[in-house]
Amino acid sequence: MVDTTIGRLALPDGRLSVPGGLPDPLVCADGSVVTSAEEWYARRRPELLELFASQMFGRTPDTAIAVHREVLSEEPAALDGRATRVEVRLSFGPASDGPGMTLLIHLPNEPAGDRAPTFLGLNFRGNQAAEFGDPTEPDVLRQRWPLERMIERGYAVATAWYEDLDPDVDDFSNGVHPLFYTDGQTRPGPDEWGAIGAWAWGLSRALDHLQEDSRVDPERVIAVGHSRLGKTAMWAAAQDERFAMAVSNNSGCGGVALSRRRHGETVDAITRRFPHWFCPNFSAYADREETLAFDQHQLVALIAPRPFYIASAQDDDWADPYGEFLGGRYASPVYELLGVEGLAATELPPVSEPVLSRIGYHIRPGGHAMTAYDWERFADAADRHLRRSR
Ligand code: GTR
Repeated sequence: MVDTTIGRLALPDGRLSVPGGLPDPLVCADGSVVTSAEEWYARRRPELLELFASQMFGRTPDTAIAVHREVLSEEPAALDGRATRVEVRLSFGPASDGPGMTLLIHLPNEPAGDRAPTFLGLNFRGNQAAEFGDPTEPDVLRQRWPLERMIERGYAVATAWYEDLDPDVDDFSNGVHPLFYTDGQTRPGPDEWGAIGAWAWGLSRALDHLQEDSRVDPERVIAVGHSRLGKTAMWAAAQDERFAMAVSNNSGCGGVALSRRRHGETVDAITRRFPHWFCPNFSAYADREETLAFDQHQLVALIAPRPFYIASAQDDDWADPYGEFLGGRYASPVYELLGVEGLAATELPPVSEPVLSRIGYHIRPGGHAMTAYDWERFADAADRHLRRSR
């Protein structure tokens, strides 16, 4: 591994604490330095994608699969007439009642005829909870999504329940994985996709659908997610360049936080508690983060040059807010190579002072959650970076 990053990128405040340094996003495995956008796309980007696929999230199958689509309902005057509410069932595989996902989509009714930029994200407790809240669950999960506000700000919002795609237990007999098994296979092999891979795949299938809906702007779909679903949004956008932007809300370890910092949740902790999120190969790096050929700033680099927004929370030490900031900061050289600005702050911004550069960042008071404040900042970042002239 080539360790040139610290010399080139050390923060002026000297707060950098990444034992052993970081692998440089612009240095290839053979030591050659990437100096042009062409080299980035032809060599280094594929190399990094391959590393994240084979060593962390597992490879996403590229087998084409039948998708059965059924519009379950359409309500043109939802949210006091301001939105059109649509439910669409996507079922995968040969059987029309196969595993799938139910997309709940709210589209702004004004301005009529416009194609709306769209936030697309998976939810934790079902579409009903995202829409109405879930009083039986603790705060983070009870939080309903601020649909009225996003509609008011001109965004469509599409969501689906993550457990529809994979039920989030260390059991691969259910969800979408079995659709891709070879004869006799019962779980993914060492470098095959885990749960995050399946959830990310689901986001891409949802995007396939949204791109065909004439009320959605196909070039302005934003992958968004909280926590494990923030890791998912990042992996989806890294692989699928049709996502115009991505948002990580408190994604922490395995998301935007640098693994080498070993602050809060570590590779050891996450692979013990949630081995099924990743491919089996990833657990080999528990307590050996320095042997990873990559770190999470390079997952951000795979999203470059598209806008990427990072939201941290002050009391969410488990997700390592400073490590999340550095994950964005150290992706900046790739953004700059591709001709755009990276993360414009060289030190952690003060609480509640968002930085809205192309890699954006904020840290707000409070704990692990995706709050109304966070959503407003996602829309601010999208307003700034995805606005198009009419
Ligand atoms: C935590 C886990 C984190 C994060 C979170 C969540 O328990 O340690 O990696 O993903 O769950 O998804 O809510």
